[in-house]
Amino acid sequence: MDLTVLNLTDILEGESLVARHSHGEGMNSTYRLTSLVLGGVFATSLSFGQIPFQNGTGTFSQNFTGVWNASELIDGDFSPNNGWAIFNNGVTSAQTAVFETVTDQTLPGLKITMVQNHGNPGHLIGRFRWSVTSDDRSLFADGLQNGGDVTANWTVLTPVSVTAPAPLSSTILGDGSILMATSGSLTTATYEVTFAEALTSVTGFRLEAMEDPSLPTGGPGLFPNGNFVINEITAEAVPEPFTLIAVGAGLAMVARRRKH
Ligand SMILES: [Ca+2]
Ligand SMILES: [Ca+2]
Ligand SMILES: [Ca+2]
Repeated sequence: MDLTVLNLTDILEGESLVARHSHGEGMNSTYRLTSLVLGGVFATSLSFGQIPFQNGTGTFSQNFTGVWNASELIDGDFSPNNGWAIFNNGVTSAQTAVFETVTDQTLPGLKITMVQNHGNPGHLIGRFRWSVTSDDRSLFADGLQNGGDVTANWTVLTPVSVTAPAPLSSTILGDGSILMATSGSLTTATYEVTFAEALTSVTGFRLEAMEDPSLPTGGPGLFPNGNFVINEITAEAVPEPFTLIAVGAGLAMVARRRKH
């Protein structure tokens, strides 16, 4: 997104101001801007809606002590026993899950939230990487939970930040993957991963669960057998830093105009 396509409408709703951003092709997003005046400085936060997903697909999904399908990453169910896991007959290895966006997404920046709520402590992913594609949706994500079609023209996204609760720590590796480590025991954790690349026409996402020698059994999870449970993935557009500054300036102008 750049400033020229952001039209701020002069509508103040309580503490919020609604802006509409046209993507062309009849698609519009409504962003809600919440403004605060702090010591004369305009601080602005933008919240965008969650991106709807469909057709969760996996190279492998655990079917042991329950069903742990890749499709459960995006089914809207955050409960502890609803999620994707990859323990396969005693072995844990690199696996991939993909899913489609319901509509093409233009994203100035992106925040992905990875919720890991499983009750058996420490079922957390240890190394992973996110990618996006603009391929036609018919060309990937066939909905299979085992041996699913995860092949597409993927663009690896390198994060700008990763947040996870202590005592977890994260390292962003040169291939765009994120390696987690922990200095203590942890039951559950939500990771937030932020990307600052402007993306257009995004039709799909890929999550790679990757191995690493630092992880138990080489990973991909932090659980002693290398497994993990990711209960739900949510994603939303976030503004790039330049846009935040521009929006802040726009709000300041609106506020000035209202004084007259
Ligand atoms: Ca779920
Ligand atoms: Ca393993
Ligand atoms: Ca598909």
